[in-house]
Amino acid sequence: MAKKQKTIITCAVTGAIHTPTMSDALPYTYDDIAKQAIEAAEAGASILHLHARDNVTGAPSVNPDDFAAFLPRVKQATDSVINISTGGSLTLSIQDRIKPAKTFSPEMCSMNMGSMNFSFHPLANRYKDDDWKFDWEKEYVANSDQNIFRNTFRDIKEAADTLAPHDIKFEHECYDVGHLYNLKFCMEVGLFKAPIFIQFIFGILGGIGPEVDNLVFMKRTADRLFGDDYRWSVLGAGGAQMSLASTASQIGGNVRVGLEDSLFISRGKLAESNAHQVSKIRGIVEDLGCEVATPDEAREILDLKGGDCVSF
Ligand code: KMH
Ligand code: ZN
Repeated sequence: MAKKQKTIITCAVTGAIHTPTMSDALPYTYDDIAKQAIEAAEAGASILHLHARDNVTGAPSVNPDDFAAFLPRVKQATDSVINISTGGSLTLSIQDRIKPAKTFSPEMCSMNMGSMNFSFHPLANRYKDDDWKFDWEKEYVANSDQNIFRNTFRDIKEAADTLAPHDIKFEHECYDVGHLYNLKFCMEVGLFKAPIFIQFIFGILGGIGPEVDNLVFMKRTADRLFGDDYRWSVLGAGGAQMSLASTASQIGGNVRVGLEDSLFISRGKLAESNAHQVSKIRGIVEDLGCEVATPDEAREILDLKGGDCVSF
């Protein structure tokens, strides 16, 4: 029997869904993003999926200057694989969203595999008008019911072609089964080379729900479409985060946690930090008999270019 590969933990540190009002633990200043990313790596995350935010207001940002303020610090303090988001802020153009990855040429970046509704507007109802810490937050959250997260085939091709010279491995974000077929098509026309890395995403309003049946369905479909040419990981949004990650780790998958995807550590209890979630999933994965991959092991499993081939 083939030896089971070690489990790669990705930590998505801040993202663009949650806002500062929702949890004091959500990092948004340069210092806090750097600090929490470093602590997450120390706790066992071998990949850090990073977005930037405005240092003062915490609004999601795709300005390369906002990334430049923390990327070198994270690189110097850890050996982790840096993965820069190209999802950025959900309503921006693909040209703006790929600027940070183009500028910094990281080992990995995200690549969203289809257009979709992408909403978190129900979160706005949890807060009273006086609760919001910053002016932009309420409208940003409440208006997400009109978001179309645009990732057309032309957008995907533009991102792939622009980033190809940088030899970046993509975290293919697949929010529903159709996105796997989009990815298959893109491979057939030569946009991406094996082994690809798929992030199965469950529980985003607009995507597939967080049931185990859906995880099995996504995995079976990917097995059929990609055979041995893919590695995979699971991201359960919100309350599904830990349970789906644990299940994935038991059937050969890698896992993604972090405050981008859920603010909680257990039902109704906010996580203290990104490292808090990483430590928890690491404990579960190890207790259940799997080993966690180091950054260099993750590089080998995913066939990455190496931490010294980045531009920051
Ligand atoms: N926030 C996640 C559900 C990206 O950065 O490109 C998806 C994500 C997208 O991480
Ligand atoms: Zn992201």
